[in-house]
Amino acid sequence: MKNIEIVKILREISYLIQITEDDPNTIFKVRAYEKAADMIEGLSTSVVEIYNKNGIRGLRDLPSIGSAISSKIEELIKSNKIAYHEELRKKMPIRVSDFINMKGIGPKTVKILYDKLKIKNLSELQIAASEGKIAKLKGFSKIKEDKILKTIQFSKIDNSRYLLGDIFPLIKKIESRLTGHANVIHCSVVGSFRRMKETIGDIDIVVSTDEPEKVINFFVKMSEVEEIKGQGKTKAFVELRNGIDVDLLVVPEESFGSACQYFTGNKEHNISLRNLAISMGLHLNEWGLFDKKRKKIAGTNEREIYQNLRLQYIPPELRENLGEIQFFSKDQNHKIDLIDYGDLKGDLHTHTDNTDGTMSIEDMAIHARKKFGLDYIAITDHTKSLRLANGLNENQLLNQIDKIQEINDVINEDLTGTKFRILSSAEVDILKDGALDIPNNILDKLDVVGASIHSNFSLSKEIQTERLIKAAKNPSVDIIFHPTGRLINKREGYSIDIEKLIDTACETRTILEINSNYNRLDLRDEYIRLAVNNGVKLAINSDAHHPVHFAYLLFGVGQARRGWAKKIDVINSSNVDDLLKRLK
Ligand code: DGT
Ligand code: CA
Ligand code: CA
Ligand code: ZN
Repeated sequence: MKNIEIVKILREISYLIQITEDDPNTIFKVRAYEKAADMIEGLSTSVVEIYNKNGIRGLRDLPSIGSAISSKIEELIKSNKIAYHEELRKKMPIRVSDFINMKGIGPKTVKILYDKLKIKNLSELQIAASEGKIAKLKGFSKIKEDKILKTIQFSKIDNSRYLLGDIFPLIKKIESRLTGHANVIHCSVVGSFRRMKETIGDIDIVVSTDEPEKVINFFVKMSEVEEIKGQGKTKAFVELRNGIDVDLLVVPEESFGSACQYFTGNKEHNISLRNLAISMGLHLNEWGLFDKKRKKIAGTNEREIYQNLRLQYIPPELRENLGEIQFFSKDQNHKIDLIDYGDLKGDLHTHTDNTDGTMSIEDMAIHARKKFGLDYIAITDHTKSLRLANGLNENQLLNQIDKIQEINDVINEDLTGTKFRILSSAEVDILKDGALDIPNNILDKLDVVGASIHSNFSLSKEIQTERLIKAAKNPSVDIIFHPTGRLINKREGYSIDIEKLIDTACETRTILEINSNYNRLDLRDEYIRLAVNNGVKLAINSDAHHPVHFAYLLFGVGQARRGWAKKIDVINSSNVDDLLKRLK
């Protein structure tokens, strides 16, 4: 039994308790199951192994697991099921997996739908909703029914792919562990991860060594490995406990570059590159670049491969077969100063505990400076229409400007090196009609103004586009934050005509944000490239609600590179004085 299977059953129990039990103490029971599931999900060892070694005591010694749940797990390991779980399922014979991750339809609603309409799964729900049966139920409405239909559509989005940011720490851990192995010469995580794609299907790793067998044995025995799906002399293929697959390719040092090139992809880029080699009378594969006589002319080093194909080095983020092979041809002599990972000097989107952030202005500033080396941040707390986030009203905003002024006066005493600057700003809410919820005479007192949409996501494409265009045309608005509102794998975002927005941004010198939160990465790569080609400037921001979130800037830069953004396209790669000059 795999950890993820145990997790799944614990979560089902928690869900079913919420539906079937009315007792006021239910909430504690639910929490206990959830906590246990969370803990096991993050565990790098197998629960079954722990049980086999130390019995039920071993289970009880795990954090977040008490005696009740440990005996349930024991029961599951011994008999492949839990009687309590079966009992709950009998009471409520719905397909829990269809509903458990659905946003907006909670267990209480699912219970009503079952009691009244005998709805047991998603397709029954979809049919009932499209026949108008749900709107007729007491406590429901046409609006609620439409919402349910929308939610069903979203839940059909393919989310079998992992978010880059979710698996980033795990990948880095495995990479540094392999790099540190005595027999490993070089190790590189390649595939879509190296291309900084926003979602990752599986992890690909290339290692060079003189002792392939030792390295492969070490790899398949890592504690994160759930199952060895394949193991050969130069390759291994495993599934990790969190469900993701890892492909390992082991090569001699003289093929490390060509193996990295091959395994970084993408496939279409590789095919084009291989055809280019053929057209030059050469042959390219994962073992090297070979001439007509099959003599190897490059392989150790990835750069040499590109060089021998008369190409400049192509950064991995651009290897999508979207014109990069033509662009980087040596004959073209193109130069491109892409934005780079160390280039950002400031962050223009951060929140504090004055609204829905978690730290004070000072703490955000000190972390930005000391841990992330930034020279400035803009404090962009929400404004009053966003009541859930405690949005600021006009007076509170004016007070915050004064406070920032005071902090700026003292903060540099604590900080060494370049002067740090906190900019006054706000994430102003764009209302349904495109007006802002704070008047321009107040906004003009801020150093920089960001504006964004947080409501009315389902307006028609035309109206939504007009709404954003009106905001962009507002002379006080410098930046449009997360312009499309998408959440990767969760929400498609509101529909807008991106080309129209880009044209307006260009005309009005409005900056578009690349929101670096890895759930958003909004703008997406394709739109970044369109914006850049149309002369629109970008800001790469973290949207930090806690200082650790400054680390997300890395994902924003990755996305910007995938969109061919140059350093000069990104306004927060300049110092604060130049930045302020470039605003409206
Ligand atoms: P993913 O895993 O779906 O996020 O995307 P990738 O790009 O990591 O794709 P994956 O893991 O299937 O393969 C890794 C790389 O190996 C891919 O980017 C290019 C290379 N590759 C895979 N299959 C082929 C193939 O049939 N032909 C060529 N030329 N290269 C391939
Ligand atoms: Ca992959
Ligand atoms: Ca793969
Ligand atoms: Zn924000």
